[in-house]
Amino acid sequence: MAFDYDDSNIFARILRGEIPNDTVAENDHALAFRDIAPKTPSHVLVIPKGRYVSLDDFAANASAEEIAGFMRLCAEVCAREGIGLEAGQGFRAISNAGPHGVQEVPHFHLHIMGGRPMGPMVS
Ligand code: IU
Repeated sequence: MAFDYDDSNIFARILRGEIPNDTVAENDHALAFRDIAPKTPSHVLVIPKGRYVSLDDFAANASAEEIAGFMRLCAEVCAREGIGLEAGQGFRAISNAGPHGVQEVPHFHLHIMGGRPMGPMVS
């Protein structure tokens, strides 16, 4: 399966430092920053530093180190934002992919959303 990556996408430009971002946390393999249009009190996007289009691209083709770095950064975001289970809160993690998932930015990202109770999952 081919995953054609577009180096001109906005998150690639953020990773190259061409566009500023509101960084929450970072490690060797991933960057976490605040969504520019937050849907919840805490709305953070976690992106790998590698060139991956979607979750299925990342899961199939990233190295174990990249995947571990990405997931550890997700945990760090939850801890820093105070939205994890250890804080007695909870969150929703969503990754939109492709046309059916209504993905706007073609660089894999996980939305970590919390800070208030969510409604039921819909459409
Ligand atoms: P997607 O539908 O999962 O691809 O959502 C992309 C998200 O990226 C969306 O929530 C935007 O508000 C967000 N975003 C951003 O944080 N900074 C930007 O410069 C742009 C989009 I463009």
